[in-house]
Amino acid sequence: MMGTVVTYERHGSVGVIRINNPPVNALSHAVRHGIMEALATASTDDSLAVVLSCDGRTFIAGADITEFGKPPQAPSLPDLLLTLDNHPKLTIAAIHGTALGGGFEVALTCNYRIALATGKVGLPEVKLGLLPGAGGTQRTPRLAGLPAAVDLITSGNPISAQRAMTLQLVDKVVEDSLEDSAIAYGVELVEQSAPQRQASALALSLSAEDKDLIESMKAKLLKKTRGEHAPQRILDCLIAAAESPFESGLKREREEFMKCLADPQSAALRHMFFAERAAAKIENMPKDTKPVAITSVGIIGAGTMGGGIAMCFAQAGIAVTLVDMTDEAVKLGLEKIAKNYAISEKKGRLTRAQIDLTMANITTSSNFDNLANVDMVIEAVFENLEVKKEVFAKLDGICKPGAVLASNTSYQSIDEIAAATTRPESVLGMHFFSPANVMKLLEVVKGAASSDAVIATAMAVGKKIGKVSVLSGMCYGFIGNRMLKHYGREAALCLIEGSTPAQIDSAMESWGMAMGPLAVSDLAGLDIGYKAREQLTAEQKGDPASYMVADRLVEAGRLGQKSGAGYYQYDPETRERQEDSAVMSIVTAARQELGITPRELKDAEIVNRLTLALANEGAKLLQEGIAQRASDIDVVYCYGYGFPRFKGGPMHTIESMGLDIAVAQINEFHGQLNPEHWQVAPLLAELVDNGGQLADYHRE
Ligand code: 3H9
Repeated sequence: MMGTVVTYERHGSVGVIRINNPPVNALSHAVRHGIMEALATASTDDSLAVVLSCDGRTFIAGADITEFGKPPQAPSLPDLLLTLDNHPKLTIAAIHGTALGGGFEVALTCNYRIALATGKVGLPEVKLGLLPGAGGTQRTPRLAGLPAAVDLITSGNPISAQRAMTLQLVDKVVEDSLEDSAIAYGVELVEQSAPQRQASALALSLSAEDKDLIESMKAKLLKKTRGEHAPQRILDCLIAAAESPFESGLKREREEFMKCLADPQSAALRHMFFAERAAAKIENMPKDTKPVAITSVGIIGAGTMGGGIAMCFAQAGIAVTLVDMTDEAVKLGLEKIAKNYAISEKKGRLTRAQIDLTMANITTSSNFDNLANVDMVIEAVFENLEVKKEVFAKLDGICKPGAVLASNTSYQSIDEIAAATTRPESVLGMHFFSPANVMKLLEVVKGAASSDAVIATAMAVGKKIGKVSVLSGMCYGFIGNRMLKHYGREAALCLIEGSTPAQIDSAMESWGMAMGPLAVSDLAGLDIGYKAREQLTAEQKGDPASYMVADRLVEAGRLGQKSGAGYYQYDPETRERQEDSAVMSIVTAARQELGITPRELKDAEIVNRLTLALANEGAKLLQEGIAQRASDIDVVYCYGYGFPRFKGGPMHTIESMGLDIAVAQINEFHGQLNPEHWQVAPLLAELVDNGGQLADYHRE
């Protein structure tokens, strides 16, 4: 019996198999089963050709990711595609939307492919720590050649229908009426007695150049993807495609796919796929909450941050008014933006025409009155509460009613800023990460009075400008920086207890962090933390061992990369970091002053201390309701702080190691290290006691 997700009907001599499994026609068990039945019907009726087409917004967007990790249900996709490949009738895939992963593998197994001009195809499995496991690594190079297949499958990035046609992955592109065109194409092919072309039957060989390309890609990807396994396995499958018959290549692909599926890296990347999508959902928000349409935005502060934010909006086609105190400041800001775009042009990322179009969206002003009609204002002046309050009081008198008033503060109280206005419900935080035009994270910070509509607007506009937005409640440092304090503290303590900057950074980088903590401090500037500490009492500053070295470095004029030296010495040309004995002299003096006898620290201790310090604080702010869900914290860390996606963020890291093991380790640190730093988060203790999971935790 055929289910409703797949139907089969005749259009003259052509049979049409239609899939209707919203939202993205994923290849769930019901779909695979339905296609198998429809293929059986089509094989025995008097149809001459079969079109495979999809309802809704897209062609099949891949295997159903929710089914991975569950017991497999027949028919498997490879079995289904074996049947499709050997079908007695001529088969045609009709592609619209995005034919991705297993969906594109279905299309590649059909004899011919027709696509709408707006369609895209791709094999994004690598982004889930997987590889195309239903013939994609074997059919793609046979059709498009090895270099194109390497590019498509290791990048995971989709390509346009037109590009796919150039690569012979698609045979025909049409502007509209896809299904009718596909049926007509079927009739035409039958009339021409076109062969039942099977990608699996095409010959492929490995030239010396291909071999060199694959070897160099292996080395390049090993470095770029920092220990991700899937890209290496993909390249092995592509070599197998070229060196062995189709069936053996397919067998190798299956083996490598199963290794990927069982790999914790894939579990982490699949977690991140759903985490990103969950982050967009605001709990308890009334369904009828409507975001306000944002067509114009004012940005206050034309420095690095304000300029980066302006670029994000301008690129999304939103009119930007960039405001600063003086004409000189806005002129400099605009020049910096133009310089950034010139670099993008040089690297081939943007064309001059695209840049001109984007720059035309930015106007500048040194007069706040020009913000009277904008839909949203984002304040990006320096981190000083009094200054920010002044700015907001001024905006309150100028901006139209209903305008969203956002602060890009990293730490300050949104509630105090909102109290400087007569409309606190319109005020919230929109915390971008530097460089704002590059970093994907946006923390949307809800103040006590921020309205649902204002929150929904910030989340929606974040999506529009290409950010992954995460809602944070109000606390000092919000989600990301509040946790970072604990991570930074442990890095500093590891150093003073006996490690070196190079050991700490390379331990964290080998584990997967994009950059080690001390190298990050050098990049951000050590003077920032120094100035922040100057405002604090001794008690607020905490354990002197956690900041003494940083203070001494700043006092010695070592502010980080900008002064050519910090925890490291930097090559003025390449900016490459080098270890510096002067730093170790400062560390040694600090150890002596604090009476610390240095000891040897293992890399594993460094990694454990830094990651557990993050996750323990994460659990605290989850229980306080600052983060809506554990996976939101993971999104913050992977998109804002260079945490490796293939580890799935700090909360997924401890969930996958076992919360009981994580808690036992924290307790061990409590016994060995400063006990004040290692109080197990009550939520973690509770979950271990009840056998609960962070992933299922919802605050009552
Ligand atoms: C694969 O195919 C392996 C094979 O090679 C081998 C097998 C043997 N499964 O992203 P959106 C959900 S691996 C299950 O917001 P958009 C998604 O969670 C797969 N669910 O929409 C969301 O749910 P909710 C290779 C899926 O328009 C809803 O659909 N394929 C899947 O911004 C809407 O999604 C991929 O990696 C799925 N495959 O973007 C493609 N896909 O509403 C993954 C989506 O509850 N998908 N959902 O939050 C995408 O890249 C985007 O979803 C797409 C649409 C571009 C298609």
